[in-house]
Amino acid sequence: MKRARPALAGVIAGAVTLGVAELVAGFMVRAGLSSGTPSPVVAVGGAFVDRTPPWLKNLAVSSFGTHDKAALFVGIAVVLTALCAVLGAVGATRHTAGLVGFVVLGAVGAAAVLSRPHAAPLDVLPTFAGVLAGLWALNTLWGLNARAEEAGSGPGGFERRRLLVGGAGLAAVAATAGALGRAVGGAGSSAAAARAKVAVPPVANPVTVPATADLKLPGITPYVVPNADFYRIDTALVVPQVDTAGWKLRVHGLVGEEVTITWDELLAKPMRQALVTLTCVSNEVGGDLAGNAVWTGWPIRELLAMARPDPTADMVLSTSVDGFTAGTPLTALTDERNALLAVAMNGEPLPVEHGFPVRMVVPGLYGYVSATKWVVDLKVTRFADDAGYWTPRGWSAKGPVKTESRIDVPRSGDQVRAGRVAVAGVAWAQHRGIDKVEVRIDDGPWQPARLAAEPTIDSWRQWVLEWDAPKGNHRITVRATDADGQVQTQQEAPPEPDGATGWHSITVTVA
Ligand SMILES: Nc1nc2c(c(=O)[nH]1)N[C@H]1C(S)=C(S)[C@@H](COP(=O)(O)O)O[C@H]1N2
Ligand SMILES: [Mo]
Repeated sequence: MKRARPALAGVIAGAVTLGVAELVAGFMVRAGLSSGTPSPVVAVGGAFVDRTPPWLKNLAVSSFGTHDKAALFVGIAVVLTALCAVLGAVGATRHTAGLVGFVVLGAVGAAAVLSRPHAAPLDVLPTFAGVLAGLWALNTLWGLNARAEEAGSGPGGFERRRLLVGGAGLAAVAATAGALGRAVGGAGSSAAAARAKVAVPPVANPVTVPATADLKLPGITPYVVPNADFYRIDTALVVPQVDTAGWKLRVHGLVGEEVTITWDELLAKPMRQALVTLTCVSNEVGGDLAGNAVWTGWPIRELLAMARPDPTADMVLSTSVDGFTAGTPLTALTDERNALLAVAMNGEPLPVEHGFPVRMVVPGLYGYVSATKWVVDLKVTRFADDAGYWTPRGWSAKGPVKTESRIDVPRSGDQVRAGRVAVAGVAWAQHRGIDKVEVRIDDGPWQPARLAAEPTIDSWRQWVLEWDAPKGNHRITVRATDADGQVQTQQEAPPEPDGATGWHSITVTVA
């Protein structure tokens, strides 16, 4: 028990450090004094994400799915709590060792802050203030504890009460400072305010989705996925807050002329609309990391034409405000396909978590090599000279979408009634198109599914098979054929390095 109270003192001092740091960081963000990551916790988390070895990242995603970010923060909290407890306990008898340990932790936080994109020296101010407050809290609690121990009085003893009040008080201060800092910093509100003022620009070619593209079957994914239901994947622990007022996109590298456009200049360009299905390379066979939306934007080829890419260039490295990068084949951005600098999604300004104010959307390529959100920089370069974020982390430099199909309804494990059962889902082969979807019951013959209309080859296609379901347990398998005649391969492959393959198969009980 002798060590328990100093250990707790260490944990409280750690909380005071982070609470004060969040408070100062919040005010800096609100006052526009930081373009980097002034919060040490967020910076450590971000630095950790960028350095996570692929096996650990895959483990995290397979265990926590899209909650991997929350899991990371919980992990950081557990590790920090343990470290602070140890420092608090050690420091009770060896003060200097405890205090130095605390300063070292602070230095790690400051180093993380300085390593983040757009960091400025001033960004370490919150960490510095937090560590000072934490050291003071630690010293105070150690002092109170020593006196309580000397006094050795009963449970109602005056010194013990002082220790209790001191500890609880500081814990409350930490929590309040942290909460206040998050609130002041807006944790999401600064871009929301800018977004509320954006009027979606008119387009020359408004997309109308034909009713025949959506089978409207219960349980099937809607042809156009509402923004609120659209999958979200990115490395950002905290959603980047970008204001339209300061937004700029710079085109440079192997170009005849560097070009920079502002938000107002972009909005004045002739905008187009396009239906495009985005898919994530991490999607497992049968997974839901894919979505279709109507995007409004300016074709990237027109911006690139202004910059005049060098004939030796074959890649465009796009960078987001938070340092994510994607390497896209230059041809995919200059050919006739609808590669857009998108400003709107399903008729609304881009949702903040989907890249507000501007993102890239490129038909036919996985998101990790093309769909940069919060985009601020395009470098015209070569695959031989540059690589996107995921390439050194074990994923292919090029990521064309593979032909896939998925059963949405019934769900695997469902009980269904014997008789007519609609087996339905989606199939995709962006920028090639889907020509055929076939369904197999158990080891029976492949039966052609009925296809919904395909307004564009850049989006997925719904399909349905009316199945006369006999009683018993059955396995249902689906496969698609793209417009190049390629049949979706049965060969099973994991998502890494360039997209999962295999056939989606479910089992149902017919009663
Ligand atoms: N800035 C940024 N853009 C990004 C990413 C990212 O981590 N950071 N991830 C990419 C990946 S892997 C995918 S699949 C798509 C997902 O876009 P969504 O979240 O709008 O569905 O965004 C892409 N754009
Ligand atoms: Mo992705």
